This record gives sequence, C-alpha cells and structure tokens, in this order.
Amino acid sequence: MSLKSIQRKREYTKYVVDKRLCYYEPSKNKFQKKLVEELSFTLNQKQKSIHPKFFYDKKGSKLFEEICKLPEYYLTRTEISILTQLYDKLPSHLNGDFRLVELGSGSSKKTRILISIIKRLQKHIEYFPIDISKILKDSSKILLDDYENLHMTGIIDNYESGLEFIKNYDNKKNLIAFLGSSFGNFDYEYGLKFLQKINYSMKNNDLLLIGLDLVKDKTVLERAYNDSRGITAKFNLNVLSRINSELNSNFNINKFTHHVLYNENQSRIEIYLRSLENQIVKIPKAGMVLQIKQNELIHTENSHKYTIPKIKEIFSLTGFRIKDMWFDEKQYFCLVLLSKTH
Ligand code: AVJ
Repeated sequence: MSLKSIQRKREYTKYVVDKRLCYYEPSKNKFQKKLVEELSFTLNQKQKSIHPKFFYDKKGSKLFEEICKLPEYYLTRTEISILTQLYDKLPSHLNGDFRLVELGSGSSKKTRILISIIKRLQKHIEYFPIDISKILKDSSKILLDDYENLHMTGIIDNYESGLEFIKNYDNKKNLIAFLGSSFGNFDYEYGLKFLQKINYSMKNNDLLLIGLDLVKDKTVLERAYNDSRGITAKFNLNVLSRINSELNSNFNINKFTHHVLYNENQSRIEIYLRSLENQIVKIPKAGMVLQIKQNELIHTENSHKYTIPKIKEIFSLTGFRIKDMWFDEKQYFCLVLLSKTH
C-alpha cells in the first residue's frame, strides 16, 4: 500500500491510500501517553488493574483471532450463525442507503456478512471501521479486493473518539455495528454512559446492531475463558509483554498465571493475572516501581453476560427502542437491533 497523500485534520492525520481507502490516525504519540497515564492510575490502586483495551497490540489481536476459533469459545461462532440469519431478516429494517460503521472492526468474517447484506440493497457501500488496533490497515486491503463498490474510511482510535468523529460527519444514515459482546467489557454504570454516548452520536434514522452474550451454565462460561490449549492465557499474559515493550518495564510473564472465574452475582466472567511470587516490577516510562505479592491478582477484564430482562432495561434507560432481537437455538447469544426513541 502506498500513501498518495497525507493531510492533517484536528488531532488526526488522514492517510489517503487510494480512491477507495483512507484512514485517520491520531497524530503525535497519543497512544503511549494514554497507556502511561492510565496504567499509573490503575496499577496504583489497591486492586491493581489493566484496562482490556490494552490487550490489542498486533500480537494480542492475532491471539484474539485464535481465541475466536477455539472449540470452547462459542461466542464468535454463535454470533456468526445469527448474523447469517440476517440475510432474510435485516433488509426489511433498511430503507434507503446505509453506511456501515463498525465499533471494533474485529473479525472480517462478520463484517463480510453485513457488507454482503447491504450490497444486495444498494449500489455503493461505505464502511467506517473504528478500531484502536493498527491491524485495521492490513485487513482492509482484502476487503476492498473482494467488494468492488466498497469505500473504506478507517478510524484508528478508541470507540469514544471514533463516535465523536462520525457524529455530524454528514447526513447519510449509519448502521452502527457493535458486535462480539465487546459491550460486555463495560461495567453496568459505564455501559449505560456508553450507550447514551452512542445514542447521542446517532441521527433519528440511524440503527444500532449490538451483539450480547447471554447468561448460561457456569462451566460453559468458564471453559470459554480458560481453554484447554491455553490460548486465552497467552492472550492475557501478552498484555504484560506489550507493556514491557512500550514502557521498558520488566514484567516476567513466567511469574504470572491466567486466572478466571464466573461471578454469579454480577453475571460476569472476571479475568486476572495472578502473581506466582512476591516480586518487584519497574515501569520506567511511567515512573513506577510496583510491589506485587504472591497470589495478588491484577484484574485485566470483565465480560458481562446478560438476561433478556436486563437487555430490555439497559436499552430503555438509554433512549433506545428495540426493533428486533435474534438468537441462536441454544439462546447462548443475541443480536439486538435498535433505533433512537423519538
Ligand atoms: C472481545 C471483550 C468480547 O469478553 O469474550 C475473550 C474478550 N477475553 N477471551 C470477551 C476475551 C478473553 C472478549 N471480548
């Protein structure tokens, strides 16, 4: 890919790759600054934690794709099976041309299904993936080769900034896809705030398609996050390697282990890194020296599971109307189509 022109817009740099592909990337070293700022706060709390968005460097994104193929990790497979049903079920909700905006461009397999559905209904398709992972740059070329009438504008940033970006971008209707139960990472309060934020960035005719994982048997859930091949463990530990390479820290990944539990009261999977011994870790670029005790847990992720009444509650509290809901046979996962209440 050669860059034909580079142009700056506010804090983004716009890279025009060709007529059908451009992307916006935050200028300066916005990422490293954020990583330092956030870690110096969250690792200094009594319950140490690392935000799950930091999992997704190049290696982490690759490992996550491997997770999606694991026999125990039913989420991706199940969501794809529901998306496949939408060839028949989504078109009646799409009147007029829609642009596909995707929060966390994730697996291109899901994107392809949505693009194919839209492709049957309109001549040109615009696709705006919003993803903090730079992997976006690689996966985009293949999509363009496969779909002639596709135009892509990638936004390499976090969801909040990405939503800010698309808000009032133009008058075209947006179908915002937020798949994979990524929403499950948010706790209840922040989840509501985030939905309000999405709602606020939507026009009256825009739609939101969101994928949510449902409450189910505890052993099924725990196995999905503690697979027999240890890929999820690798994915979890990789966040420490990432911090090492970006902040010159000296986490020894052999001195930590993957720890998972399903918290039934909160209906969520909780993921931690458990320290195998008393240890001291230095993070020079954050000016930190951490004392970590044997068996101390560093929290890295929550993955919330929902019931149907809970789903109805969170959307009615945040200004949405449920237009439709789709499930797989086992009711493991669901896709919810929403519009603004107006
Ligand atoms: C990307 C947040 C949806 O919670 O299932 C998978 C991340 N972490 N295995 C999830 C994840 C460990 C995943 N989400």
